[in-house]
Amino acid sequence: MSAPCANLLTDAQAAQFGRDGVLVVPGFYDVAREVEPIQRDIHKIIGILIGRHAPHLRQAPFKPDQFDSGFQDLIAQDRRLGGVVYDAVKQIPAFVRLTVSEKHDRLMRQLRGSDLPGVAAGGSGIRIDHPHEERFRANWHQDYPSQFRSLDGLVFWSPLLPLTEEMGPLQIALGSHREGLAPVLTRDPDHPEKSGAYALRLKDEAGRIARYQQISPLLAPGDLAILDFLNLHASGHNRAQRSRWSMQIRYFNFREPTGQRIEWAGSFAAGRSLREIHPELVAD
Ligand SMILES: O=C(O)CCC(=O)C(=O)O
Repeated sequence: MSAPCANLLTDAQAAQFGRDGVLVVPGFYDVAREVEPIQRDIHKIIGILIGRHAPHLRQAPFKPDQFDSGFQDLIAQDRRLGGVVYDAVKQIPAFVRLTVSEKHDRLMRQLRGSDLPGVAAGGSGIRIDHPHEERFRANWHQDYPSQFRSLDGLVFWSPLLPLTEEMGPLQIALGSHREGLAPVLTRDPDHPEKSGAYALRLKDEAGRIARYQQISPLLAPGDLAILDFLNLHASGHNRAQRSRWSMQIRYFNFREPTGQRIEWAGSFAAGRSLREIHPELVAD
């Protein structure tokens, strides 16, 4: 077993993260110990809702690759229950435990040189990207404007099921963090139904994104993508028959000066607005 403060990444991986603003680490989490307990509880929560609202539906017994059994039929019957599951699953103890894994502190120490990481309040959750839905699909964005806390935060992104092309994996623009903060429109002109962080749209989105090579890694449970808070990324379009489940955990750095200036304020989820904290970024 390694010492508590040992680096988890090689120097080459850390350098790649600095260059690309993203790093994929295959098999970062222990699937049986850290991921499967989350899948197991999601399966139980879906089972409760099926029992209460749709007892005629069938849910297969738990298997890690079928933890969401019955979910697609459930939301086809009542889409509102998808929101109930979304709010519920982030409160699963195994997920909350993963959120504060000491391994994340070590990544912050190695990649940000910080002895004082923070767990962004309201910044952790489990996304469920449903097939053919736009309202909660993330446009191209940087996480800082929708999270704040500190400029140099990290997103720990990891799927709960094996991703396929059809599920619309996360799209990532390599090296885009190096251009700094990007101005945004606070309404999406193409999708007026979107609100809050989902409505943010990069100014000159097409021109900005075209400057970078894009990747959409097909990760599996246990794999981790670490994203810089300034990296540009977007949800793909889910054209599969199955929702895409993935975990996001966000850390910030109490030592970083912009974070100190804004007193580690949170963004949308904390009821603050971009206009209030960073008016210079609003390009409406
Ligand atoms: O998983 C997705 O589709 C989007 C996630 C995202 O934008 C984020 O983690 O900041």
